[in-house]
Amino acid sequence: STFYHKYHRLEEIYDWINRTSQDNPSVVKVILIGSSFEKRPLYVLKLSLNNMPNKKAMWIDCGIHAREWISPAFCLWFVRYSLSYYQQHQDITNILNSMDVYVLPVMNPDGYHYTWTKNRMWRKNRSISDTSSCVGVDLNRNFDANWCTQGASPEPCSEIYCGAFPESEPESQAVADFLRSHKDSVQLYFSIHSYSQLLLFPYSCYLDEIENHRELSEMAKEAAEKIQKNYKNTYKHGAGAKAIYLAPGGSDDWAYIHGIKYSFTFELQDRGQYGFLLPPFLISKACNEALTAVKSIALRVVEKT
Ligand code: 0X9
Ligand code: ZN
Repeated sequence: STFYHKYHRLEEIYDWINRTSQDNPSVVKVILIGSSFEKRPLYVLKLSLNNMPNKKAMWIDCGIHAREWISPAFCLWFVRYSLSYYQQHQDITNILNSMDVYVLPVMNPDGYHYTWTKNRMWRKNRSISDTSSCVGVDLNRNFDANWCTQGASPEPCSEIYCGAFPESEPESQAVADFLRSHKDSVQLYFSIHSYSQLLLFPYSCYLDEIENHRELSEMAKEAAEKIQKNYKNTYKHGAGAKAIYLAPGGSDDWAYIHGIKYSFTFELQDRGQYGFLLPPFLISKACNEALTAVKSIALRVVEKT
């Protein structure tokens, strides 16, 4: 379908969420986890493909950063793939038989809407501060993970403004609240960004290695090798602070510290030719690469547990 090869305005994504749940009532549930600063709903799709009790789960969020349009496109791509190929392809069937999947297609709906209407290069959310005329908090600096230290800024006009306090923003609070209340089931976390072609894992907020560094590094390496083999494209992998830069307050580090031991941030295509303005003809390749990595890592987690 040509729908998945295009970028969509926020209203179209909300319509897609509705349609997807209506067309798959036994599999897809829509969960309202909160609302944005401008009061837009934050919807999570729960994909649950068999009714085993005590199932484990994985989480995928997209669109933390407004201008990274390939990210929401990936969440839609992933849901379509799961619904189309369950019982058709071995890998996704195995994953969905042992895990429920929670998908948040647009974590920053106000910013996403703003990139379609006012400023294509907007990154942050759209919250208004009491102390400055500058708008927006970087939601990936607003989580409670060595918050607002080196790599984030306390200055509201900065693109990496950390906010007034951890989880000051309704969008980050909604995600953290949901993951806190699903602590016993969610064991795998993905956050989808662009660009640079990186498979990152904690920490980004400390230079130290996490306790299971070797394990996550192996998983990310294997995923990158599959992308290389299947799509002839190179992804680097590593702990965020070493692979790119110190960046505290991120969702992946918070998820890890909170107890989700398998936590990843993917930076999808490209490596800078188009940057955030990845043209629609590259959506399918970018999404299939990321899908390969998600499946590879999820299968490993399924095997371990
Ligand atoms: O800086 C970020 O938030 C991410 N890069 S982006 O270009 N999409 O803005 C990287 C996030 C890595 N993880 C953490 N910083 N926790
Ligand atoms: Zn980003």
